[in-house]
Amino acid sequence: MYSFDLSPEQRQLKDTVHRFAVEEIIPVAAEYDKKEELPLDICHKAWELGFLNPQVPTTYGGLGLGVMDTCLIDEEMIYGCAGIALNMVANNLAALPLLIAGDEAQKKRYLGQLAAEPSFGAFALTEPGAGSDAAGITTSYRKVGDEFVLNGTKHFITNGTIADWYVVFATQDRDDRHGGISCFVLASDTPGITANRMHNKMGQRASDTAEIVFEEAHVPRVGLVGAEGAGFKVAMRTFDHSRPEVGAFAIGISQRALDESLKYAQQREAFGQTIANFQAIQFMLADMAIELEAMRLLTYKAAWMLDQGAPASIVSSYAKAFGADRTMQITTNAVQIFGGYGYLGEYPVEKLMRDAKLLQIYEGTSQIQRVVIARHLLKDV
Ligand code: COS
Repeated sequence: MYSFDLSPEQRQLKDTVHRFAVEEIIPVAAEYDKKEELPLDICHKAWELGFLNPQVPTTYGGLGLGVMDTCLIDEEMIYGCAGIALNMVANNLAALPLLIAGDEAQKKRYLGQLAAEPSFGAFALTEPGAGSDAAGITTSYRKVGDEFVLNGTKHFITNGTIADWYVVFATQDRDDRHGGISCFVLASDTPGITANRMHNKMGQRASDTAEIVFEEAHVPRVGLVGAEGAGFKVAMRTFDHSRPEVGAFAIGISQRALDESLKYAQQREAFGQTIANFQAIQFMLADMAIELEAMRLLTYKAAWMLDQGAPASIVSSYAKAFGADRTMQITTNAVQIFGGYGYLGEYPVEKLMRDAKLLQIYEGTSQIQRVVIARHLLKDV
C-alpha cells in the first residue's frame, strides 16, 4: 500500500518551520548574504524551537526524529535562505558519523551537547586536493602512545569556525587508499588546530565555510569513531543519509523560485496584460511545478527508505542529483521570468540561482552521483 500523505505531526512541523522561515529568515536573508555573515541569533531561536539536530536520539536529550522529518525541516529552512539555514542543517551531517559508528560515550558527549545548548559540529572530509576522490585525502594520522596525532588541511568545511567539535577523516597510509582512512571526533579547541573562514562564495554566502589546519593535533584514543581503517565507509554511509537532505534543500530553493515567479508573473505587465497570460511563461511555470513535484517524490522516497532501514545509496543519489540539477534549471528560469530585474541583486531570484549552484557541488557533485548510480546499475546486471 502506498501513501503520499504526511502525518498530522509532520504537517504541523512543516508549517511551523515554514512560518519561522517567512517571519525570521526571509526578512534578513539579503542583508546577511551581502555581508557574508551568519545571524547567530536566528540560529539560537531555531535551536530553541527544536529545528536543529532533529536526529539526536531522545536518550541524549534530542527529538529522535527520522530522515523524513529532517528533510521536511530542511526544505522549509532552506526556503527562507540556503546560506543562513546551511549551518543549522549541517549539524546533522556532523552528527551522522556518530549516529552510524560512534560509541556510547561519543554520542553522549557530542550529540548531548548539540541537544543541551545552541552549538555546532562540523564534518571535515574535503581537502584542497581531494574533493570527489574522497579516498585521496592526505590529512594524516599516526599513533603516538595512546593517542593519534593529526596533520593536514581541510577545505570548504561548513561550520568550521563556529563548531565546538569536528568529525575528521585522516589516513595512516595514503597508498592503502580506503583502508588507510579512519574517522575521529575531537574538540575544536584542541591545541594544534586553526580554523579560518573562507570568503567570497558565489552563493549560500551567509554560511560559515572554513579552512581547518591540523598541526600535531592530538586526539585521545576515545576520539576514534568506529574501527580503525573503517573511516571511508563511515563517510560513504553518512552520505547515503545526507544526500536526500540535499534533495530537500533543492525542494526549498525550487519552491521559493516557483512562488516568487508565480507572484511576479501575475503582477508584471507587458503588451497590455500580465505576463502570466503568455504561454511562454506558463510553460516555464508548469515545468517548474512538474520538476518540483518529481524531486519531492524522489527525496521523500529516499528518506522513507532510510527510515525503514533499507539500503538507499542509489535512491539517495537520484534525489541529490535530480534535485540539484533541476533546481539549477528552475532558478535559471525564474531569473528568465523576472527578465532584467531577475539579474539584479535586489530581487530574490538572483540569489536563488547563485544558491542553487552549490547543490550541484557539495556532498558529491552531480557527476559523482551519476558514478554512484551507474556502479549500482552495472553491479545489478
Ligand atoms: N556504504 C558502505 N560502503 C560503501 C559505500 C556505501 N554507500 N560506498 C562505497 N562503499 C565501500 C565499497 O563497498 C568498497 O568496499 P570494499 O573495499 O570492502 O570493497 C569501498 O567502500 C570503496 O568503495 P569504492 O571502490 O566505490 O570507492 P571509490 O574510491 O571508487 O569512490 C566515490 C567512490 C566516488 C563514490 C566516493 O569517493 C565519493 O562518494 N566521492 C564523493 C565524496 C563527496 O561527496 N565529497 C563531498 C564532501 S562535502 S560534505
